[in-house]
Amino acid sequence: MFNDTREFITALQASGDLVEIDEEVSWDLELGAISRLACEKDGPAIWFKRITDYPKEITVFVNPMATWRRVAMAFGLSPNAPIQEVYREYEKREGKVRPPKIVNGGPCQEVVRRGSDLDLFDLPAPMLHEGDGGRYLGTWDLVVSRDPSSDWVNWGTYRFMLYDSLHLTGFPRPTSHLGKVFQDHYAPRGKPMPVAIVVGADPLSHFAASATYHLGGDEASLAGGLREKPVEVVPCQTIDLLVPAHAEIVIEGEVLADRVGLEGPYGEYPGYRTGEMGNGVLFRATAITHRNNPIFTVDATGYKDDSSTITALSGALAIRRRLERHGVPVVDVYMPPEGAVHLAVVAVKYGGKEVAKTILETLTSRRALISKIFMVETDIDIFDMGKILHAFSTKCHPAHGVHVIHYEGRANTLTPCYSQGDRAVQKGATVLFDCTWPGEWSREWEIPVKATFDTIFSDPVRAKVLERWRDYGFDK
Ligand SMILES: Cc1cc2nc3c(=O)[nH]c(=O)nc-3n(C[C@H](O)[C@H](O)[C@H](O)COP(=O)(O)O)c2cc1C
Ligand SMILES: [Mn+2]
Repeated sequence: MFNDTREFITALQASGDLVEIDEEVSWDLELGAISRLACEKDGPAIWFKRITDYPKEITVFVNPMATWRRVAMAFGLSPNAPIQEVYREYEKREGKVRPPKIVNGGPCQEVVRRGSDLDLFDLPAPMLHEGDGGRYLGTWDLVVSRDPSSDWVNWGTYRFMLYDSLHLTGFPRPTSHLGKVFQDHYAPRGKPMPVAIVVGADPLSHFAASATYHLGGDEASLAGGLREKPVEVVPCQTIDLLVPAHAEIVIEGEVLADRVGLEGPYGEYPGYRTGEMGNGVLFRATAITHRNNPIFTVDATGYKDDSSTITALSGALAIRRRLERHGVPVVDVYMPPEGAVHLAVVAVKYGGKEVAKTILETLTSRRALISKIFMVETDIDIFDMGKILHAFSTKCHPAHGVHVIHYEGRANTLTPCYSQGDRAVQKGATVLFDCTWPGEWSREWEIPVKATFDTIFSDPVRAKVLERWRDYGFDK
């Protein structure tokens, strides 16, 4: 298991999943453009060794888990492990939480900067996309905060933009756990909220921070479960919070209760920039602590970024659990990276109108993150989008197979196809495509017989063909 970013980088070097760039690269769009294209090509992670205007001691590591290969490796699996195996591994470990272990001091505090020594511009925050509101210091971050009423500690991944040398503005959604605790317990009392922004902890700690996890859930313990080993944490220098001891960089500070700061716009995870600069939370830094030769970590947010793998994985499993609780005959759920956390594929034992309705109601009753659902039968490999598209194209009736639910006050406002007016009132809809055969059709004479290699030939014929496949002259 990887204890820090460095060990993970070493593994990526060995497997060929890392490109190291020694040439000088500018933090002003060049780094962002390279890193964006790498995501879109399903390319390797990147380690930038020389950043314009910054000393060579500080380097930048980009897109830690933006491909399934790297997600598999973070779990200690083979980079070639099928996606399904990664899903099952997450599921297995998720239930076995292990609380963090407090240690005396850690490498994340090898260097401590505070007072007149504190300047957020010392970190090479990149200008990631043309048109962003500013340079983003927190993209691949793990944000630690506490609920004062219960002492529950939350980890979440929320973006933070450079505001000035001492301040950041951020965008924890009001529905996020940090957003909720701030609104409920700090803002009303006018009390600043202590927050630690951790940049570059071990990969599975970031996975836990980005995961769909219940209110009151402790992501540090979830991280311990995923790692199969507790996360070692150390007390911060200027605030009363614990942070991963082996992290590269920690920004300690507080979210101010009585002020806001302009934030965004930003090239967001759906792959679009939407909206204007708006009011975000205002964070005041009290210290920066870091390792010697710190490695600043970045997610090149957008199409096929880290969220399209890791947020989608935990989101898909959360959807499955909710559907199970509501009596849906669900077998498995997958959210493909190309769907940008907007699309879920749900495999069911049987479909039909009633099941479709229950799925739509269940997944949109509180907040509706996704807006597109494919419902398929269990003979379809849901991790293979080609197979899904085939089922959709052939089995979904263009009128009776399409089910839509409309809602207001709980739509995902980052859904690109919603108008500005709809976003303002959180108005949206979710569509389900029923790609299953109608239950009332007779298996014997109404349901079309699937005529693919796997289904139409007898076992002996298939076995013979597979056995002789290479002899016929095929190379794969
Ligand atoms: C790279 C990345 C960036 C993210 N940025 C934000 C963000 O700015 N605001 C937000 O509310 N959620 C963001 N998310 C999603 C949250 O991390 C995710 O919803 C997580 O479950 C939040 O934790 P919480 O449930 O404890 O609030 C981001 C996820 C990733 C992977
Ligand atoms: Mn949480």
